[in-house]
Amino acid sequence: VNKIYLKDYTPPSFAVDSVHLNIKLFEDHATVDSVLNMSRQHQGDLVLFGQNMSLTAISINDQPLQPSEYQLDDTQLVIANAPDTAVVKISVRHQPQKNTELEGLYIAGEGDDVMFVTQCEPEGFRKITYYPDRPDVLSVFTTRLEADKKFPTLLANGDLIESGEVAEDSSRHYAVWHDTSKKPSYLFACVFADLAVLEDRYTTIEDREVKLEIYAKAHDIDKCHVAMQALKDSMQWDEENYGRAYDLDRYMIVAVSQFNMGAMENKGLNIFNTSCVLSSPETTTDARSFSVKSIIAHEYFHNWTGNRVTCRDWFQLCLKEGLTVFRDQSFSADHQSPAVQRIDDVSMLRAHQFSEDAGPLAHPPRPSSFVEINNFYTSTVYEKGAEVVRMLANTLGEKYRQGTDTYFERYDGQAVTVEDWLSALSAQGKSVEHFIDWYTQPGTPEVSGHQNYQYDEQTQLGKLTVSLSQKTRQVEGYDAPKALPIPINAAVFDKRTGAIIEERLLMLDEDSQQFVFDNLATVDGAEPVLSLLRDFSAPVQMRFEHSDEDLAFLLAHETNGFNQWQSAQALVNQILLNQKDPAIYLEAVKKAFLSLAQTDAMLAARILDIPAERELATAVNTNYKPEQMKQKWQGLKQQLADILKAQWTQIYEQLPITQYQDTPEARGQRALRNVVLDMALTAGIDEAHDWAKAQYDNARCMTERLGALSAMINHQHPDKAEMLADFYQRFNQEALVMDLWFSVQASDDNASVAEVAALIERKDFDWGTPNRIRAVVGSFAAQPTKLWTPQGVQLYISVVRKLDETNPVLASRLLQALSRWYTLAEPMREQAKQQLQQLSSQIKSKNVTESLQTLLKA
Ligand code: BAL
Ligand code: ZN
Repeated sequence: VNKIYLKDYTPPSFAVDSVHLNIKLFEDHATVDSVLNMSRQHQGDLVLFGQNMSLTAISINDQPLQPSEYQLDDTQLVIANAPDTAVVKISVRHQPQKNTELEGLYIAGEGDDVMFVTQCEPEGFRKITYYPDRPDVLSVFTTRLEADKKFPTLLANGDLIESGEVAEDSSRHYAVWHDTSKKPSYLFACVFADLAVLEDRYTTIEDREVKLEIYAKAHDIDKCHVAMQALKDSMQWDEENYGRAYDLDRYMIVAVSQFNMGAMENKGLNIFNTSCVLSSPETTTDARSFSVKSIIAHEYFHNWTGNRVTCRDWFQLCLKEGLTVFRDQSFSADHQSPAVQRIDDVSMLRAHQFSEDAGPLAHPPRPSSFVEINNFYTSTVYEKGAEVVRMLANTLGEKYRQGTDTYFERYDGQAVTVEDWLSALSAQGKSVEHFIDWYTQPGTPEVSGHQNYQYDEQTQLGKLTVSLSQKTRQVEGYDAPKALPIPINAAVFDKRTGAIIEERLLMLDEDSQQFVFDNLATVDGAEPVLSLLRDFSAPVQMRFEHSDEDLAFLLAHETNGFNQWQSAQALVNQILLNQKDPAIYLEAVKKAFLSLAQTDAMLAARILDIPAERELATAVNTNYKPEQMKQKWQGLKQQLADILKAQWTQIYEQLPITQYQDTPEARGQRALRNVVLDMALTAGIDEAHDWAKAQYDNARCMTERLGALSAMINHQHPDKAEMLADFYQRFNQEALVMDLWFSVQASDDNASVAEVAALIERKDFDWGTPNRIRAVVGSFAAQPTKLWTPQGVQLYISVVRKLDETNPVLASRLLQALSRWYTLAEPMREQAKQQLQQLSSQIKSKNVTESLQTLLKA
């Protein structure tokens, strides 16, 4: 396999000043005629990448090229002696009808529902035509699309400048789109479809009237209003918070069912997985609906962070992704309880990124080599990348905004690097260039420490010394880890009053350091309680020597909602990983829960979280026994349910189903109601079976209905089969709801591996739709006790093997979920290893090959 290194980067020999594409779609193939106006920038060959297509004509400056004048192989077309100014004309032919990879120009749907769409990031454009398909080649695109009139919707980036019937064939029509902004080919998009459109307008702060259009199947168009509102909110938010306005006259979003990612930020023409754009109360849970808003924001924010300022090469992927995730997280935190937003973001980071960093797939946010860049759309690049930006923003304070202004002014229209980003941020008089190590060093730092308190009887003042040290594991293939700049938000609490005495940002940037809080006046001179890493100010594992009593104190008194929750999490970790007695936790969490249930329902629902088994397993590096972990997990949940047994009924009854509203308060009440229902069933409250049935029947929205259904399934409700059938009857025309139907069964604790396999064998388990595959396989993989059995691994691997042939991008991403195989206790460890080794000989794609080889290195 061919590894590519960051250190080998060279700029492109030729620029493409403008490009004209003529894409004609026929019944069983497509042709693409392109005209590239190229000019030399550097010495070297003219290199055009291309895959899976046949070249039918090529000329330079109107002179046809003979095969001896260029070199053509499976991946590229190289012209050695091209003139400095070259008009390159190329014609190719390929079969999007047979393209199942969901990359390049591909078919989505079937029968009357068929459409053709593109996915070009990172390297899909080279499956459309030969082109210098690299992010540092920016050009002005004009695109003509031609197809049968059964595809009335013909869309490409920019503005529609012409359309009409094809002169020679009245069954066909065409549209010409022109995008005035310069963009790399990965931001190209086009669509051939038959879609309805929801329209709106937005006037930017610069007084530009922008047409907003969301395209979806007619059946789904009424589910686009949440996304439309989110789009307008995002446009305004970026103006207010980053001073960035939209720059074209049109912003289009197209919903497609068959999509590998959540969505794609193509310039002026976003393409979205239906699961990330469609939302209605009846069909979409609150959690999903909220993530629709975040993803709309994410793709919109890319217009500045990614599109106008783009990446020089794919090693810099986190430059646009980390920054854009941080921006969407900030947007979302403005639209719900910021503490809950932070809890959800950190839970996701811990469950996925920490486990990535702890195993063979560990890589820094900016990797230095790869075989297949598609394998690096990871939690590390995205979520850890966002954490690094968050640390930069917090460290810079008010200077952060000046820094981003400089970044946009300096690099607008350019393809840049992480170093450029840090240099722009550092141009305000406070350097953050040393944060580069966060971008280049893998592994999650562990911060440990303790406190020491001295009280001076004479002055009646205390001195608190906080000793902290950091350590990052050595990852094979990387330099010895360096100490990183770790910003740790701290608060000192008076133990007697529960009040904060002092708040400070501690910058731990050496291996070990001491920080002193002096002249502390506490009631009775009592030793204060320290709260560290408030709001999770750095992506580290914090192992501070807190007593259980101090953690219980923080659970009661922390004003930072994230750290309040975190204190409960720390106690839970002590119980589940270090066999501590749960008594203190149970009492403290009970109190906190009962109080929050009256004031902040959403946070109340979260405060009872027990980290997912997968997250807990991140801390177990050998001899991992999933069954044992699960028993402990369930044991603690049972104790939690029991200690509040006397209260569940009253709390549930205080939360009657009312008319649907999409406000943070209403969402909080629904979340709490579902948690209480599940807990009441766990506590063995008989009436809770009736509540579940009634909640299902009376549900006003999907959050209520699905909450009831999954409670019934997980607690073996006598009517569970009937309810599943009812759910199917109600929603079998709604693909995204059917994903929930599959998922709730695949997540059923009581279901065997064979029952999950039976779901996969169903006719409506659609191998062409990643949403459906993830609904089953993703839910299944979240249950370690099922996954880590010989049958479980076999089932999982059989899915990867099958997808290796049709959709390697997805196959490889799914395979990465097996990365912690080597931590298992024997004999499962050896069995998993053998099963993975067997897979090696059965796969073809370089995507899966790279992931598997890395996995087996553990
Ligand atoms: N750029 C790929 C999809 C996303 O991160 O928005
Ligand atoms: Zn993104």
